[in-house]
Amino acid sequence: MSDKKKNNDELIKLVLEGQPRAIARMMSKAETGNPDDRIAMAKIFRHSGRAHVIGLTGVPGSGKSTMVRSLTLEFRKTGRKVGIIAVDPSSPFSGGSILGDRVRMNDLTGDDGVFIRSMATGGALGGLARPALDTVDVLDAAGFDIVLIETVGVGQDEVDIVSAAHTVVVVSAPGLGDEIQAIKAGVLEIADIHAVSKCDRDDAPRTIADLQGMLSLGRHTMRSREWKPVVIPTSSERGEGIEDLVAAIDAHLEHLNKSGEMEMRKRRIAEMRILKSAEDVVRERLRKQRDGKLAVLLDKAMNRTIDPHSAALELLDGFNEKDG
Ligand SMILES: Nc1nc2c(ncn2[C@@H]2O[C@H](COP(=O)(O)OP(=O)(O)O)[C@@H](O)[C@H]2O)c(=O)[nH]1
Ligand SMILES: [Mg+2]
Repeated sequence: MSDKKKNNDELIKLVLEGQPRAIARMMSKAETGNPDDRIAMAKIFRHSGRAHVIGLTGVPGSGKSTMVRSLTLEFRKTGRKVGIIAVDPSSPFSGGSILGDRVRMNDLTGDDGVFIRSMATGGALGGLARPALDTVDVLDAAGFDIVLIETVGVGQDEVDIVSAAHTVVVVSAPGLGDEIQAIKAGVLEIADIHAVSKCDRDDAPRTIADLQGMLSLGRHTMRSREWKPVVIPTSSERGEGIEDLVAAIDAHLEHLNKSGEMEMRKRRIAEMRILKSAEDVVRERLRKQRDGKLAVLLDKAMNRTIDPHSAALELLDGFNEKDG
């Protein structure tokens, strides 16, 4: 057995035991996605599939990170282990406000049953979807009962990530403009639960009423025929509504399992992940071909002896060869 393989096997064993340092190392491997590490990730994947993956999305400043923190504390009351992945460069979990957030997150990071990872940039290639969902597998395999993914609902990549959750919570806040934020962020159709944050503010009833009004128009039927999205008012500041939110999340999980919809969602998620990975492979192979073949084709395109589409076909020629 090679040293590398032996090290990876040892690492996998520690991840499955839930050892935090091993989890962090495995996540770094998942993020970079080197060929050697893919073998380890394939083993991790085989041990995943038990966690309830919950996506939280909403515009910046809507209160997602604050809600993730309150939710985590609430889930911990029932003994469930919670893994958190914050895909948000502007998140208090990462980036500029990391210091302020460290202070806020202190009570979470001291807890063995909580693991927080923030992610601001993707791997060398492609978007964040593949690395983010691979890190979900790591937490899942490590025995976390709940995996919370926080993303800003902007851009296809982030919508892809959050649609890969079993339960999608869209967070809306009062005071961020008149329009319904879920529509603006393009996540209305994927919401299973609408959480309204900051309900300690006196303009919150308007936000709640707007959402309820819109849902009553029946614009919610895209994702599930049997589940009606609910609107849950919360205030992390006052610690109100968080129990209701957990109850709604649990009810949604029960619905998924009872109706057979969980199987369908998992199948769709698997499909999305296979296609995303295929895109990564294509991009990587193209990059390798680029230097030789592309330069020649570029010259031809520049003097108009080949058109872009024909050049693309020529670039893809011999694409499946092992060294390609
Ligand atoms: N009044 C009030 N403000 C809140 C509440 N939750 C979050 N905020 C504030 O909203 C701002 C954005 O919160 P944050 O969790 O960072 O939002 P994110 O960008 O969606 O992750 C911060 O200044 C929070 O203190 C709440 O329940 N009530
Ligand atoms: Mg945030």
